[in-house]
Amino acid sequence: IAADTRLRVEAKKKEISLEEVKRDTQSMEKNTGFPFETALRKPDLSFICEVKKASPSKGIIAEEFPYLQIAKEYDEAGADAISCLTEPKYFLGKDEYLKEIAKEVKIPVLRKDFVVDEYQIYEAKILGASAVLLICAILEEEQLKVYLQIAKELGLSALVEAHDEKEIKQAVRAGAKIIGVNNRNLKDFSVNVGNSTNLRNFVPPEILFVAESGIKGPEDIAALRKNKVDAVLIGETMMRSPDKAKMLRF
Ligand code: IGP
Repeated sequence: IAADTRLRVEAKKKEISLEEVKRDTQSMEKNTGFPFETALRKPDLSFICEVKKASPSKGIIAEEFPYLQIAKEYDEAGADAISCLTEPKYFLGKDEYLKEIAKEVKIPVLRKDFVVDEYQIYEAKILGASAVLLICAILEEEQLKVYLQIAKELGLSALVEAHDEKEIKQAVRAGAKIIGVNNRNLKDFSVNVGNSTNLRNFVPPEILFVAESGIKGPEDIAALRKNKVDAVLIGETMMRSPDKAKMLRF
């Protein structure tokens, strides 16, 4: 996915250069309040709900995909933030989904793309995102640091994704303020919700801790709450739930 993302970004650069996207962000409001991070900094568990048509592990999740309506339902149901997939090949995402959603909802939106180039961070800002995803497994530590700095300068938060203790340490050293532990093993797609609870204590308390993937319902949420997770990121289960508000009451 990272390799395909690189190709996609190179093609985009030919249409609109890096210099142009940088210039476009300069005239934009900075949003120094970091709304995504602020939304997750509350005493009780926060919910990040994902708008996603498909995934490599599950295939098509939503044949019909009224993304704006779904995002509005999340917002009205009391979600704290929205995660929106823009990766086109494996997740059937689109930049337009994010752009329209960010315009329509009051809550902050995370751009769920595989960031491999600074270009995508500027682009996220232009599309109206409040946060980007930085995945430790596909970035060198130095690159991670640079990308965190670029995001910060743009007033964007970064959700730094880790899978194990080693990656958590990298994320902490790089200065991450929000760390997400993915319960899905990216090599074989197996899911273990215990992964995030097992790794909870490797993340210092001042850094926000997000449990990502494979969260199915009340039992998972209760266990994560008990382990002092700050936020949950729920995709497929939210997408398939006819009553979004009910999920958010757990
Ligand atoms: C959501 P789930 O199992 O609730 O649908 O997972 C989210 O965590 C998942 O989409 C995800 C993801 C990613 C997607 C986690 N990390 C990185 C794309 C890229």
